[in-house]
Amino acid sequence: MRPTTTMRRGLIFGILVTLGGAHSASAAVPGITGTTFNLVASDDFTSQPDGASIYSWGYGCDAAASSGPAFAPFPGNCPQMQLPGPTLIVTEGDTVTVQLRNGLPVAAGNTSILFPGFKVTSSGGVNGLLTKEAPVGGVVTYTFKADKPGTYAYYSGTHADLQIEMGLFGAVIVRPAHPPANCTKGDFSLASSAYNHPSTCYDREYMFQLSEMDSRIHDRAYAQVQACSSGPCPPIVAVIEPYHPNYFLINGRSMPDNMDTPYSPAYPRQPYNANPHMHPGENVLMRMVGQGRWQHPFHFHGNHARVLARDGNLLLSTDKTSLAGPLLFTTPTVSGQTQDQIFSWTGKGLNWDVYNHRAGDGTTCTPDANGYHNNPAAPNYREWCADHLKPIPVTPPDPTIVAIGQWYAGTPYLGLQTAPGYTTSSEPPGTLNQNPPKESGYAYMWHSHNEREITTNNVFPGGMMSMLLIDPFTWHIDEAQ
Ligand SMILES: [Cu+2]
Repeated sequence: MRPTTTMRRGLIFGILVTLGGAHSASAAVPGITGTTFNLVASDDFTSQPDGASIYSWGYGCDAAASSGPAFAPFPGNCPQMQLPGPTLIVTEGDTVTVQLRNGLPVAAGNTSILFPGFKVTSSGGVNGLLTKEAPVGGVVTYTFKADKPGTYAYYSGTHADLQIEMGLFGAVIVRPAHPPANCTKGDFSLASSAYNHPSTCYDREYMFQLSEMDSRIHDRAYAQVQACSSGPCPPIVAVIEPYHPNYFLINGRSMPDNMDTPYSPAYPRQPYNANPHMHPGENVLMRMVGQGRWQHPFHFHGNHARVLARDGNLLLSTDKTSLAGPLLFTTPTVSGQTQDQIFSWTGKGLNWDVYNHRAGDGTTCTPDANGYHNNPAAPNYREWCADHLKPIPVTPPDPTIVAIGQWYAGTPYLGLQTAPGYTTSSEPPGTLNQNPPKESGYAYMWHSHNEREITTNNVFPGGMMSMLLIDPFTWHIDEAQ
């Protein structure tokens, strides 16, 4: 993206939203765990940052079912209807049973779930075009073996042009059964590795389910639902084309709502947020899912990302020892396709000491074979050693490294360091002692590269946009807040 004046204003707005709060929260990948899931499809209204309430359909946890699944990694409630549906978190080898009750209004007719990538057997309900379907008030059960780790989509297999548009989609995460011994699990990670391969270790993970909606379709469906409250009802006539989506969502929310807390009471039907955080040098697993009908080019500022897998298929070299996926500047998310990627960032290339080390402070940087600090116990582990102790002023780096997309919290440093000797820094007045209690890192805009999609009902900024926050090691990234 080229930051025009309008965009810059928008970006600054984004930063204020992100850093202005006492502690902007992140979500990791919340979902529900277990092997038996009792879901229900039902209707309610979802909210948009322009104040719009949009009639939607979604999957949720069935309150009528005897036992509710537990949440991971967050304790909390699982709404009866949510957008996207609950993320089903299972482990490789599990036999997974999903019971679906059709709690949609009578006019909606049958509904179902497809689990592409798995061999599914279904029982109950009635025969549909692609799978067994649950009539309104009825139940259908799907069973499959989670035989491969990875990220998968699930969505309605009935009247899909309308039902997926209305919000009937979600994701499945299959954790590897045999994570490699060289991987260490992060405090909010679902597993220590994405796959059963030593090159797929990760420190943090985030889900990005990209979808869009045309609110006129939702309005027309609502009018027909209201016109027929008891059966038999004529099927909803959905005029899908021409398709002019006006809302562009990450995990069911538009920016800036997607940078708000997970499970915020402000969005009772949109519990998931999209607000990645990381420490320098960490490996961030991005679980990308194309849930809409459009392809959304998702661009992440700060660095490229390595594709690990598509649709749960790990991309390896022929000898299976190393990753073979491309390094992407922008991820083209294809409808129904998932991609697991690894993103990382260090201060390399900035040409100043991002940690604000000062001569005589006793800090060290011993380069490994790649030039990064080799001591995992040090707070500046993976520092780019060539810039260690480099005084300000410095020669500014290549403008393409910083001008496009990097934003500061009023300081060129990654927040105040707490080690002795760090407090006499040359940070601008007012930025000292910001960490703790305030977060003070770098922010990079992550967004759709189709600029039409970073709007909310035609107003910039909004839509498919969020911010990656790179926090100093002294800032504990508490994904539960
Ligand atoms: Cu951009």
